[in-house]
Amino acid sequence: MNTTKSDKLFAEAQKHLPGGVNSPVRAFKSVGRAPLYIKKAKGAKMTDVDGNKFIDYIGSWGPMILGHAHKKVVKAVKHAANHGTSFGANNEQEIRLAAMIKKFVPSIEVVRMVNSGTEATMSAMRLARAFTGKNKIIKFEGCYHGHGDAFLIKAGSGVATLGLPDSPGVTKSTARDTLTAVFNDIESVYKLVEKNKNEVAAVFIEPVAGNMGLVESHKDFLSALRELCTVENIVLIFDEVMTGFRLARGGAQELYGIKPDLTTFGKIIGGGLPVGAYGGRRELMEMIAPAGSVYQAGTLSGNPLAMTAGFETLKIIDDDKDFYKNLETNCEYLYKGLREATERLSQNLTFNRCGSMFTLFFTTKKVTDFASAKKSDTKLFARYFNSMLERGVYLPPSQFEACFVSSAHAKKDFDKTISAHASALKDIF
Ligand code: KE4
Repeated sequence: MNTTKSDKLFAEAQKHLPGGVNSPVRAFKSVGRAPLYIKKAKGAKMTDVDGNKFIDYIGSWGPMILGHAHKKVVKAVKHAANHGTSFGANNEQEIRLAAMIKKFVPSIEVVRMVNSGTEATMSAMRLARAFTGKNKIIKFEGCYHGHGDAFLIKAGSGVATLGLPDSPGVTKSTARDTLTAVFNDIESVYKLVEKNKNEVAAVFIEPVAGNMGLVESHKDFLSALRELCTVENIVLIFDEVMTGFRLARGGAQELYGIKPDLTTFGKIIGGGLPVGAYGGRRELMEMIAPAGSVYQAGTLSGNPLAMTAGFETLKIIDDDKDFYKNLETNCEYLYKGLREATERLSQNLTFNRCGSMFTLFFTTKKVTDFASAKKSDTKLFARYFNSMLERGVYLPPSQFEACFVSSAHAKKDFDKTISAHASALKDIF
């Protein structure tokens, strides 16, 4: 594959940007090749600066559930841009998007718009601490909630442990307030809550994790978590930045029938423009300034372009009562083909999927948490990734990410993907 122009751009980028990128995963470090530069994208396809075309399964890491450059979304954003790109003042679009979010997700009584998922989780954490008067938070190994200091922590070893800074620059005092439990292991949470009695303000979880590769919560685990948080006056926060409006109209909380106290959003509600949001029970949200005293602000929060792109995206979904059913049917066609191709090559790789998110793990063991995900052969994954890329299929450049299918992906894309998958497996095994 000719990557002359991408290589040249990457060399130039490294003079100006850390590692040549604006977000680490894009550097392709874990798949051992220089990254590509995308020139344009439409529907399920992306084209790089060298003219190579790809079927895209990243979808900007989730936002592009309708596919790239949806004509109605682009038209609405163009119209909005002609009326100004940012006012630093209230606008009607932010109200319409907020109302639409509430229509999709019944647990949301009040919602605040911000500019990224990171801002959403940071703000939700501050709110939970203010509401409970407690300091500590529990997160789960393998879950990612953005790059806020408190979330860049991993347990030392074992389950019930005080976090050790995972990134330089995160202070020990911050780490002390972040406890890390094991995904799908409710006992690990009980132990932490017991050991830190009346000190835990919030539990953060990706109800269906996408950031260790795709790993679903067990229903009984999530129900037990809900019950524990209710009994212990701990704010249960579902981080649905990735799963919100993706796995169902009401996200993962609809699939599981579990109501969190707060939910964080991002990605799809911005239609590809910078966005985040957090929301939930009115009793909590009305502690946020200026209604209450918990401060949180943002120059571009509620930006008219992002609000327009998000609203149009949700409106298109809202107007199509079969949207998720059709997406599920399409995804099942793809998954069946991938599984059969894998079995034909007598490779029993682990394939996790939930709705339009999936991950092929290069391990034969079940993947139910971060420890089991890390048993995957990341070198084999890297060879598979490159083999698929050469065949025109653009996957997330990391074993510990999820793939995303959009409503723009068609049967011919799936057939091409399945055939590339069969050839790639032949390459590497
Ligand atoms: P942002 O700050 O990147 O908008 O959102 C952070 C975030 C929070 N919560 C969840 C569940 C998320 O998945 C994310 C961001 N997801 C990653 C993909 N694994 C973004 C891609 C990147 O970091 O470049």
